[in-house]
Amino acid sequence: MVLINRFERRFSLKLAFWYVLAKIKFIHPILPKKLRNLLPTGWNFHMFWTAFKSGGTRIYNDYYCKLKESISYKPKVSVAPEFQFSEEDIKFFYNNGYIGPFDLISSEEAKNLRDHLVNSVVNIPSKIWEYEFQQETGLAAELFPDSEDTNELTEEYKQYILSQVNKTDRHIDDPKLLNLFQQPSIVERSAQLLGPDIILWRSDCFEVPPHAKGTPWHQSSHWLLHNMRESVANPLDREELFQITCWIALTDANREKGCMTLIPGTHKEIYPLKLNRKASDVNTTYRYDKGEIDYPIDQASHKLIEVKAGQFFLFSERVIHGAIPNKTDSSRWAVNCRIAKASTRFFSKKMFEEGHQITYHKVKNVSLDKWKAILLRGTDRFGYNPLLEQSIGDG
Ligand SMILES: O=C(O)CCC(=O)C(=O)O
Repeated sequence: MVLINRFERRFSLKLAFWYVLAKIKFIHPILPKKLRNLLPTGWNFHMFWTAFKSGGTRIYNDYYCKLKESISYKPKVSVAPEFQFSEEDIKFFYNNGYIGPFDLISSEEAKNLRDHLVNSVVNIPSKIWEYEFQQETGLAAELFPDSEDTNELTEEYKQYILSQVNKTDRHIDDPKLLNLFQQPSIVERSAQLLGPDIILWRSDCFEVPPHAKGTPWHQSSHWLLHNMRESVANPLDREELFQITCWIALTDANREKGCMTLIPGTHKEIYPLKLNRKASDVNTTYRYDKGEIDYPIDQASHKLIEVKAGQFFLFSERVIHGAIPNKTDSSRWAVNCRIAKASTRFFSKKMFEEGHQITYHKVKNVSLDKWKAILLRGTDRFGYNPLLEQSIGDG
C-alpha cells in the first residue's frame, strides 16, 4: 500500500474505523448522530478497500458493481411494430450502453415545449421540493473537503441550488412534461429493455448556455450520489439492468451545439473518482466536478450523439457520459427521465421519515412528501414507491 502523505494515512485509519462500525449494525441506534452520519453503511468491501488503499484519493460515488451479461437479448415485451427492437438492437444496447436516436415530436412541438419550460417551469419555484441549507456534514464532508472559498453558503450559491431544484422532477407538477415522458415511443421501447412493469422516478432539465463548456464526464446511477453513505436506488439485483435514461432534445444538439457524448461499453462497471485529499483543488458545486472519473477518457473512443430537436435516445446512466461545449449563440436545451423496473425501491424509509439529505448540495431536511413515482406501464406488484395518481395520457 502506498500512502503518500499524512492526510491520506489519517483518512484511511478513520475510514477503517467507520467501515467496521458500519458493519456492526445493532449498535447504530445508540451511536451519536454525528458518528452515525460518518458510517459508510451502503458501501461494499471493494469500495472500502479502494478508498482505504488510496488514502481516500480514489472514492466511489456510486455503488461499485458490474453489469451481468444478459442471458437473452429477446425483447422483454411485445409491442406495436413501429417501436419494435430486434435481438440485435438489444444486444447493441447491452454492449454499448445506448440506443437511438428515435423521433418523438416535431421540431415545432419541441420549440414550444422549450419555450414552456423556460417561461413557465424552470423559472417558477418548484412546489415539489422543500429543504433547508446546511454546510456539508458527515461522510460527504469528510470525503470531499471543500476549499475555503466554496464553504460559504452565499446568496449566489443558494440561487444556484434553487435553479437546480427547479429543474428536478417537474413532471410531477407539469402535465406537459409528464405527458411527454409517457409517450408510447419512449415507454414501449423502454419496456423491451426493462420488462413490462416500469416506473419513472426522476426527471431533469439541462441547459448548456451559449458558448458554455458542456457537462463534465460522469456516471450516474444514483446509488450513493446524495449523501455518499446510502443508496437512493435499490433494485432487486444491482448487477442487472434495472434502469435506463431517456434523453430528449428540445433544441438541436449537434457537434456545434453541445450534443451528448459517451464512451460506449463503460456502463458495464462503475469507476471511482480521483480526488486530491490534501485540499480540494476543484471548487465547483456540481457534484462530479469534485473529482475526475478514474478512467482513461482521453484514450477512449467517444461517441457523439447528434440529435435534432424532438428526437430522443435511450442510455444506461452508468455509461460514462457528458456533453460537449456549445459553440453557438443560443442555449442547448434537453430534458431527461430515469425509467426503472417497478421492483426498484427509491429512497429509504428513514429518508421518508426523517427528511432526506443531499449533502453535496449542502441541503438537509429535504421533504419527500410530494415526491411520487409514475407507473408508466404494467402493474406495480411491489408497492415500494408512492405512485402519482394520474392515468396514462393525461395532461
Ligand atoms: O444534457 C446534459 O448536458 C447532461 C445530461 C446528463 O448528464 C444525463 O441525462 O444524465
